Amino acid sequence: MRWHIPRSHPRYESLMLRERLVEAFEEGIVVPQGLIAHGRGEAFDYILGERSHEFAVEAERVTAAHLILSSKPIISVNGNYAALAAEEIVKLSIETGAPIEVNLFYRSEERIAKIEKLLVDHGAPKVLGTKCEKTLIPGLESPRGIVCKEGIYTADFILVAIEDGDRTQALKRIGKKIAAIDLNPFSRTAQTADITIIDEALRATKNMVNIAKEFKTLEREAVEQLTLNYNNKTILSKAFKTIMQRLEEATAKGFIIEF
Ligand code: PTJ
Repeated sequence: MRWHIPRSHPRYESLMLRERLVEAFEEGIVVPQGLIAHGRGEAFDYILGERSHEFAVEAERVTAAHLILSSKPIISVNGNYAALAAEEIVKLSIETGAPIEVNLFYRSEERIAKIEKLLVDHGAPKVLGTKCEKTLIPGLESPRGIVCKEGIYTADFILVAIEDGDRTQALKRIGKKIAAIDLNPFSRTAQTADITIIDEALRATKNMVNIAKEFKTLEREAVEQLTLNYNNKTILSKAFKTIMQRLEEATAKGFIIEF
């Protein structure tokens, strides 16, 4: 770590995440565009109060249930997600049995290999990336459309994180069920996913690891039951309402942080 961040700093956690991303950028795991994307996420997290709201935890519970129950689930990992949460992604993969696929927008074999190594070094049992047989998601022109036949292409449930654009729509067109971790409820990905986790990716993944552990103590039917009445529009509405309430509170009082 190049910079000393004092523990007493009120934004210590946030600054440490930035350090992690900058290091990963220097290692060639994160692209410069990923640092910009993180800033957008931070802004939404700030507005939402930097915590996992009840609407996020509900989406996380349903996602963990699908990762466990689906016949072919997969966790899609890009540079930012790997840099922020490699350890937790691997734990989630182990706890749910869902393998990992490295899938990049700014795609290069070198980056895929680096991210694959990072995840394997953290103990990932199965990572698809450099060596898999490739195919294309129909109707998707970006390099994110290059996927592993054995992975995303034939998966029935896919967890994606920290991305926006056209991939979720393209995956849905070919019949996939998608959960997306995205702090921005306005984004195309957040709006089109079947399950939108409006939470910070590291927090969300930690939560899902604990939830998956809890589900191991339950009967399969009880976990299935959890998925039945899920309504993503309600989750998105609650997130927008929370943003509005926080803005209304700040507007009325002229402050939002109690010092
Ligand atoms: O590693 P690559 O090549 O696949 O590239 C990845 C990036 C992140 C550069 C690429 O996917 C991208 O440009 O993403 P966008 O279009 O900027 O979208 C990122 C979304 O994730 C935005 O809606 C952000 O608000 C949100 N976001 C950013 N950081 C976090 C986040 N959501 C949850 N947790 C975060 N830490």
